[in-house]
Amino acid sequence: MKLYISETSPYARKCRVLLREKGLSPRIEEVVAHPFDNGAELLENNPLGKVPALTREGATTLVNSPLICDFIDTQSDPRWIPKSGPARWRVLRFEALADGMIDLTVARRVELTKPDAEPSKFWVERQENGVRRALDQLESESDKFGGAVDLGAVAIAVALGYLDFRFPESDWRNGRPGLTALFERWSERASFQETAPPAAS
Ligand SMILES: N[C@@H](CCC(=O)N[C@@H](CS)C(=O)NCC(=O)O)C(=O)O
Repeated sequence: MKLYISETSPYARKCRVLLREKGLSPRIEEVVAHPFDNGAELLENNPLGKVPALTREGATTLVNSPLICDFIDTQSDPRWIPKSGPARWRVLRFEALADGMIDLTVARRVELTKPDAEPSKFWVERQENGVRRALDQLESESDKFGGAVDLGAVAIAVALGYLDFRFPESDWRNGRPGLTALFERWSERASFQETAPPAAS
């Protein structure tokens, strides 16, 4: 199996952390494919031209990081996405909130760096407000994922790492001790350290 990634993609990082945590790295080769190069191999596997994408022997390629993580999770125990019950929806909800923060952060960066026009104040403010509200919501629930080792906690840690990477001036730690503690805990894990985005990207 091959996982197409870029080293700066937070969506790919979520999958890469999960792979390492579940001991599946030897079975899945990571292939660096910069989506904006429009490389033939990536486009053949993902018509959307995005990373991550996961090829499987004798089966279709999977795209979209929640789907890829779901598949990876089925490949070994213990499960990082509970199979049923309230715990399942808690973990998937935290993943969805974290992915939503990543979506807004990626969109804000695109807006602020587009070469052909001034950034839209309306969109940048909307993106910043969405991230701020999501951070506050997660902080208020940090007792539910604080010590957890599951996909929801991974996704939140990855989203926070992406804020640090793209907007180092972001003050997300201020007044949010629960999220700060979560991030510090994940920063100590090899899976998180090995997948950190390269310094100058
Ligand atoms: N919802 C997708 C988002 C994937 C995505 O947008 N990846 C970015 C890299 S961070 C990408 O490939 N962008 C290229 C493009 O938008 O054309 C997921 O969770 O995998």
